[in-house]
Amino acid sequence: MTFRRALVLAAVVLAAACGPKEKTVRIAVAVPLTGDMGTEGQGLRRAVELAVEEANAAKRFPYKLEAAPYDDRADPKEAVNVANLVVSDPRVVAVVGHYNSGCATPAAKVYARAPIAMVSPAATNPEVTAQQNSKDWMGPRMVFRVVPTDDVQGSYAATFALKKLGKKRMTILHDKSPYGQGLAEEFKKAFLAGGGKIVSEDGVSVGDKDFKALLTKIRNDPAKPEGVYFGGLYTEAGLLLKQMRELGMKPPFDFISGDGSMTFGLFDVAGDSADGAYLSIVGVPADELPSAKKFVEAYKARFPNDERKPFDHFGYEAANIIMAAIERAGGPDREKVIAELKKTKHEGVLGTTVFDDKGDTTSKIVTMTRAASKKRAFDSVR
Ligand code: ABU
Repeated sequence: MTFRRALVLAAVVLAAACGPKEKTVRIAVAVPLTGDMGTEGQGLRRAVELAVEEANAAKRFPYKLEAAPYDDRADPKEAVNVANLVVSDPRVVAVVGHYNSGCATPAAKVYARAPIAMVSPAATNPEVTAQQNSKDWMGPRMVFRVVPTDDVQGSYAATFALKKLGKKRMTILHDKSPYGQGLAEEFKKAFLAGGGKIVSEDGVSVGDKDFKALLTKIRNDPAKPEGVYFGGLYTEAGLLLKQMRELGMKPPFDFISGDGSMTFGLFDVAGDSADGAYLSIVGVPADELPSAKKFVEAYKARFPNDERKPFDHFGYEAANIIMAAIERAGGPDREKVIAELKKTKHEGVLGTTVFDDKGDTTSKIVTMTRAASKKRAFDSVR
């Protein structure tokens, strides 16, 4: 290469480095990416990435869209830190998140001050959205979610226990989190209203490993509970199941839990002790939704080595709902996107999504499933 050609090449490289960069717009994915719940957050991150990649491939926007992952570690304090990072990046137009209700509720307050929209694909505690209708809310109404709430899920599980399983006496356990305790209380309310009796109620701590003393107390309870309802996440649910089986507590002494326990990690913790457990999931599993067929295939093709998680289709939908709002807003303007999200009538993998005046989906579907460890599957129970 001559000296002159080398100079020209250097100038071109310098110009490219200093010239205007391609404009990028970001959708934040604020979920747990590490720790026990990291499995679920990584699934959601993949789902949002898929939605964004599809939009970029179709040249849906005159700029590049990015899914920007943030790890809240399923920790409410870290979720607030993450929310502050999100709002300080002017490229971020909206947030898909958070997974845990205990994270979504405080993080939403930070997003409200910005303001920037948050669409949760998984947090089911009613307070996540209800808080924004209080008179001291610090911004516009900007929290949305694509999943039904725990008042619906808890009451569905109670009716299932009473009517389908014929239970009259149940014990309640929960992990003392806003999600776990809230869900257990909704179960209790509906079970009592339906004529059932709650014979005992205890809280456990996330991270506890040994529940044998508590389970032995339940097994020997003279009030003779016919099963346990657990409000909490899959790690504690798996340990409870394993130790219940070791103590001889097997069906027809049933274990019933909710969508925080209904994921494949349950099999990793409990093995075949998970068999027969009843787990509800909000909405309908993606494999059973004709409207999610394309998503299921695209996810498999894009991430052939990764297990699709139970909330991934909700994450994909949340991202697509945000993108549709950006389009209607005429650009990535945070406040205009919030205004457009309120008007959502989205036809997608979940069917039709419309938000009510709390920001919640008007869909109130819950599915009961039963764990089958050999297939590593949750079979729907009709
Ligand atoms: N709804 C499942 C995720 C757990 C939560 O809402 O906190």
